Amino acid sequence: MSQKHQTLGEFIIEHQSSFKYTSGELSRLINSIRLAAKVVNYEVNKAGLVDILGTAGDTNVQGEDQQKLDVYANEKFIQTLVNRNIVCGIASEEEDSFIAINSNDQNHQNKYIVLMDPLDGSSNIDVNVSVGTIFSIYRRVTPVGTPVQEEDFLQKGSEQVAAGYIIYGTSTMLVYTTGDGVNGFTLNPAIGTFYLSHPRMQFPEHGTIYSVNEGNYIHFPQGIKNYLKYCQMEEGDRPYTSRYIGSLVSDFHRNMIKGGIYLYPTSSKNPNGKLRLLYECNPMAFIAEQANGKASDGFSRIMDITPTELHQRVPFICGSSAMVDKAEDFMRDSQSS
Ligand code: P6P
Repeated sequence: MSQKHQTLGEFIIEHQSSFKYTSGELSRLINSIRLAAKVVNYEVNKAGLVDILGTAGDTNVQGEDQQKLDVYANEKFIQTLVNRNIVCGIASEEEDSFIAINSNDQNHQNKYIVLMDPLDGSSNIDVNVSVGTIFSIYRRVTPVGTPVQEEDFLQKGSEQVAAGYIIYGTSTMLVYTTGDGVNGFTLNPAIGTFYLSHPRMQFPEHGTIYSVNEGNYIHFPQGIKNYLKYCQMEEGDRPYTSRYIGSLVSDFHRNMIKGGIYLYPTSSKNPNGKLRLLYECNPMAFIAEQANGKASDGFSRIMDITPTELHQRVPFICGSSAMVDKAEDFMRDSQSS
C-alpha cells in the first residue's frame, strides 16, 4: 500500500506483525487512544467558543490549577480505555493514585497498563497555544488476572512497549512508537481520519534550536548556565535560536523535525526538575531514542532511571544526540571543577 495515503488503522494492521508481543491487544489499545484523541481534539479546538476555559475550580496532585480541559481530557481517555476493556491499570497526572481496572474480575486477562499526561501544557489553553497528550504503555509485571500493583507502574522507561503523543496544534497529529521507529499521523478533521504524514521521523543529529525557560536562569546548575552561554556564543553555527513554547509536546515536536534540544533542569524552585518521569519524560525519551535522539537527566539516560514514586520529577534534557551530549559534557565538567 502506498505509504503516503495510509491511514493509522491500516498502518497498525500492516505493522502489528513487527511487534514482538501478541500485538492484537496493543493494536486495540492504540486504536482506543486514537478514538479518545479525536474526542479531545474536538473540545480543544472549540475551547474558545464555549465556557470550558478557565480552571475547574480544583487542583491536582501537583498542586496545579486544573483547567476544565485537563479534567475533560483525563475523563475521556480513562473512559475510552475502560469501556473498551483493553487495559488492567491507568495512571494519570490528574489522578492522585493509579486506577486498577476490573480488579475483582478473575477473568480479567488484560496485560497492558497506560500512564498519561492527558493534557500537557494546559496553561496555554486560554491563550490558544498548542497543547498535547502524552502516553506510555507497559506490560504488567504482576500476575495477569490479579489487581495491578504500584510496581506495575514503577518500571524503568526501557521497559515501555509503546509511547506517543497527540499534539493539538495548527493541525492535530498522533506521533508514536512501538519500538520500531517513530511515525506521525495527521488528522483530517473533515472525515476524522489520521493519515500517515511523517513516516520514520528522525531527530537531526545536530540542531540550532534550544528550548528552555530562561527566566529560571539564575536558579540553574552551573553546568546548565555554561551550556546556555555556549549556545549563545558567536562561533560556527552559533548563536543558536531560542524557541520555548511552554508546552513540552510542541517544543519536542518542532525540535524533532528541525533539530534542537529541550531542557528542564533542576532549579532552586524545582530541586528535582518539574517534569514527571513516568508520564512525561519516559515516553518522550522512548520516542526520542527511537528517532535517533537522546534523553538524559544531565548525567545519565532517562530510561535507565528506576522510578520510586508515581509522580516523581526528574531533570530532563532531550533532543538531537550531539546537542544532548554537549549539554552532558558541560554538566560533567562543572561537577569535576
Ligand atoms: P514552565 C507544562 O506545564 C510543562 O509540563 C511542559 O509542557 C512545559 O515544557 C513546562 O511544563 C513549562 O514549564 O515552568 O517553563 O512554565
